[in-house]
Amino acid sequence: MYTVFSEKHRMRDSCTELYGGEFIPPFECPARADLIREHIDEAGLGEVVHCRQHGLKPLLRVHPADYVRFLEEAFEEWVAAGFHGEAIASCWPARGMRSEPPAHIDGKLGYYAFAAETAIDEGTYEAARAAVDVALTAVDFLLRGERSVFALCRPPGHHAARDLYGGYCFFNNAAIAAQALRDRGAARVAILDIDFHHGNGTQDIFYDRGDVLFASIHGDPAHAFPYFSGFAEQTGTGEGEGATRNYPLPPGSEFDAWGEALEAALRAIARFRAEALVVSLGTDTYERDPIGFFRLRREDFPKVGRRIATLGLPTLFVMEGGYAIDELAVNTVDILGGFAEA
Ligand code: FKS
Ligand code: ZN
Repeated sequence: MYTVFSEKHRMRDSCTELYGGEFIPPFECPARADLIREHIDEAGLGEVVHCRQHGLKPLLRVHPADYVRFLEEAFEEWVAAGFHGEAIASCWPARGMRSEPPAHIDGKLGYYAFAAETAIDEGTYEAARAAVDVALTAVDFLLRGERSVFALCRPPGHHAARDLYGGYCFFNNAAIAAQALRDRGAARVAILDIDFHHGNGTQDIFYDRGDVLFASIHGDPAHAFPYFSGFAEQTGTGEGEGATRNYPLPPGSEFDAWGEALEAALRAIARFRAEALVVSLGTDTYERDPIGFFRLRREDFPKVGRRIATLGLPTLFVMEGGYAIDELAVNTVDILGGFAEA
């Protein structure tokens, strides 16, 4: 299996995450992608290729221009406003207030953010753009006839909606890839999100569409970020009715329950007659992940890859989360290896 990678991910290196009332070094850090990159060679998964630039056009199929410009200029505006730390939202257009972007950067951050843990720093925009190029280069490989490709995206993307960032995500790499697959000939595309967290951004982007199925297995929003999305009753709207499938699971869920949800999601994808599959791949489902509450074990991850392979679809794996830094690379590459050997 080919992996697409960009060193530019390292430009996403903020020094603060708001967590439990403290500023801590972010869980979502450059070492994550570098360790996975190294382990791909150790495990002999296949060749690693650099991404190619794809410009803004495929990105603008998902995110509006005002949002892209906001991300591009946010840190500069923040510094120009006289602030010394990283750019963090702290005031939102909450219930009953007017939802329009104001002129001041402090307010703009609140307008475009849905969560406060994610700080924007100097290199964030460039790294996020490179992650999109990684996903789009992987699409090129898939359309050239590869059975599967791994887009080693960083920063991740599945929490980013059209014009919302948060949960460590800025551009929705998986959604942009799925849209590119549609635009380049696939009649129906399925997105399977196996990150521990619900992919609220991806769900929202495709919620009213019948041509892209979104299926997600995640921590029950009653107990897990992003809290306000990912309920089993959310099944899509209009043309998209039935094309969103949520499988929320309670704290402590092990592979027996998780694997059953996976089988249900795979059945939904098979019934949908997808022509291509995008997997939002997170390994924060691991029992020792510091922020997830599922209990998947090391030996479960190859099984996950093997089960996904039973669909027999051209498959694009897009990296999302996973924070157990010592085992992240092994678990992630084990899913890919399980798929490749199936
Ligand atoms: C509430 C805790 C906020 C944020 C968790 C973000 C998870 C990100 C992820 C991604 F794949 F996007 F990286 N915790 N104050 O793992 O879903
Ligand atoms: Zn996650």
